[in-house]
Amino acid sequence: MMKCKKCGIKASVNMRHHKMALCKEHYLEWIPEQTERFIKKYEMFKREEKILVAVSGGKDSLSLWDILIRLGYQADGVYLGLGIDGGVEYSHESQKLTEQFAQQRNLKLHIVDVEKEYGQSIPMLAEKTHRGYGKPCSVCGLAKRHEMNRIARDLGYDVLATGHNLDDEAAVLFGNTLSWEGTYLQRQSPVLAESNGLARKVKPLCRFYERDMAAYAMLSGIEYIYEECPFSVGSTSIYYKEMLNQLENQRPGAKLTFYLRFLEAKNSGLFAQPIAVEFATHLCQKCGQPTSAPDLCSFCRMIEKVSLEN
Ligand code: Q46
Ligand code: ZN
Ligand code: ZN
Repeated sequence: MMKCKKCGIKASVNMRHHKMALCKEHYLEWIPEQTERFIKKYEMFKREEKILVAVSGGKDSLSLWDILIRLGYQADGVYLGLGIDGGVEYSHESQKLTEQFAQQRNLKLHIVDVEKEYGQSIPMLAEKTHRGYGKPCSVCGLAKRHEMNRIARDLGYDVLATGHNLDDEAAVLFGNTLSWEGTYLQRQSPVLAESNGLARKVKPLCRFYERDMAAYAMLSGIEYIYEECPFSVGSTSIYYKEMLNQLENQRPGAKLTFYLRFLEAKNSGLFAQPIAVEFATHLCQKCGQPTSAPDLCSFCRMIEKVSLEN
């Protein structure tokens, strides 16, 4: 029987990568303590700052919101209605669970429905713009970045927090390393500083394994959507995650080492050569967010194109 490292009773979670097992009570203390440590270490935000958490109804974003509230931060949520159906009415179900989570804890949740706001759901936009070869993910990613940033800025939040975990970060890193994407490698970080018109972005869960977040959500009684977005099936990032899991099975801790050593290498200047970062030099004439195009940003251009066709 595995015993809790702190109190010696039967452990509920065994973390081979940390060579540590904890009981429920100590696990539910340990995760927020560690999160606080990462927030301070990477200088993500201060106590007096207003945080906007991007919530999707999944285990990571709801756990993040829960942890920040437990730690006493001022954190509101924002949910983006994408209009994605799939077998489980993915968007509908995830919105319901997010609303329920906020109501039960008396938290403030902003809901933005892309279709109501722009007259088109994400799948409709993807179809009309023919972006993404049948998958709406590129349109979805563009819309999420644009809208999250817009809400954070318009409503006066200091920082936008997302629930990316270690598995997400390691998979992105793996992909960018395979093709040595210098610009992306340079930008991948637990904190992206605010820059002209873009909100500061932070990932407080970036050092937690996905299974540890699932354990946290389960043990703290958070009801979340188990299904992934139907469009994520067969994606490259899922393939990379599976590969990294195989490696992790053989060498517990490999994923964490891969990510942490990358951050260290970056800090010590591995990518410090001035890589030509393609950077926004203009502000979009419609929404005011930074863009490299002289008139409209990619999101506003897409919306304009689709409305002209209607
Ligand atoms: S990008 Fe693609 Fe995700 Fe959007 S359409 Fe679904 S899978 S939700 S992370
Ligand atoms: Zn214990
Ligand atoms: Zn714009």
